[in-house]
Amino acid sequence: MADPVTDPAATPRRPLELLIAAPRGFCAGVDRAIRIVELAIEKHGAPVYVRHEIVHNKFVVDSLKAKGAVFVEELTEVPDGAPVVFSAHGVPKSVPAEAQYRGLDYLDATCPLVSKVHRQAERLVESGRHILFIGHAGHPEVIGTFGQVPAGAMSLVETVEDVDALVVPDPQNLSFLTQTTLSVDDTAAIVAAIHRRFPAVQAPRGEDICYATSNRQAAVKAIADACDAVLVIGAPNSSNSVRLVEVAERQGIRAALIQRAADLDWAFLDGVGTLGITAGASAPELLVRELVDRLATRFDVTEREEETTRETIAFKLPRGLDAAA
Ligand code: 10G
Ligand code: SF4
Repeated sequence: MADPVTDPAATPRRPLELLIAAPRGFCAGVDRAIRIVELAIEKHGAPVYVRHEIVHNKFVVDSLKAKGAVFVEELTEVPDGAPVVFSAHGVPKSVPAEAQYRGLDYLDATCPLVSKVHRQAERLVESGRHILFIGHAGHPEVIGTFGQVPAGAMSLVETVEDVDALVVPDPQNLSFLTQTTLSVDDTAAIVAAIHRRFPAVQAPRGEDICYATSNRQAAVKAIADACDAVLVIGAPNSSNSVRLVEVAERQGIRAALIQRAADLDWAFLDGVGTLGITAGASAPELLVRELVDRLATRFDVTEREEETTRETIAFKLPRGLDAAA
């Protein structure tokens, strides 16, 4: 008979049920942005410069580096004549303007849903409205959207308290827009506070929080109650991934953000019979599989996926690259 002391395979392992949220992981904007970098490398050859992490995921960035991408934060770091891609989060207008001025061959991987908010911001300011922008200070998407309009045309709102403190040019002539990757619940509370304080405010025609952000939050909400703990795969600078941790925590469930399976502290699983797993919009499915495989080295795992909605959306590539796809 196998000896459980000398033969680990003979040791009975504790069962662990994995409840995997769907949708999770890559959204259409991330898929498109990564493809743009890959196709740019195919078209121009390496190196292709990328301004800012194409999406907020180290694994994705490292994989593209291995194919010939060079990541920089500013255009000043891009040599003359080199091709450059702008990240999915969007850029201020000054960035393509500078690229054009320098004669750089640039590709814009801004998600079409972010570009839509950019155009709305421009239109609102052209029609004379002041914009309240709900978002997180310092995030590249916020910097990019503020950079679509003249300085002073938009005020940043991060919290309900910020709404109370706002000083606006004309309360009768206000609109609001939002970052695409916010907490659905927090944003609803901020929007309600805006309506209370400025009853004449004009709301956007459609929701600015994108389908991927809201679907991933709804999916983690749907599994949280059945879980003893939730792990979210994503980067600490990934706004949408951090929001998924918050969603689980607000349901009273212990939750943690990890970038890779190797980051998992086994103590996190003490007393956990059902573990929820999800991944932010910039985290590849491969990293979910890596986590499941690592868990299977210690536990007798069973997997169940709970799908709250099916996503079918895909975005076209920019002109010039679509032929190469
Ligand atoms: O969630 P954020 O905005 O931090 O970005 P990400 O790269 O982690 O995920 C994809 C989302 C975007 C490109 C912003 S629209
Ligand atoms: Fe586009 Fe939404 Fe993905 Fe951002 S999170 S890239 S807005 S689909």
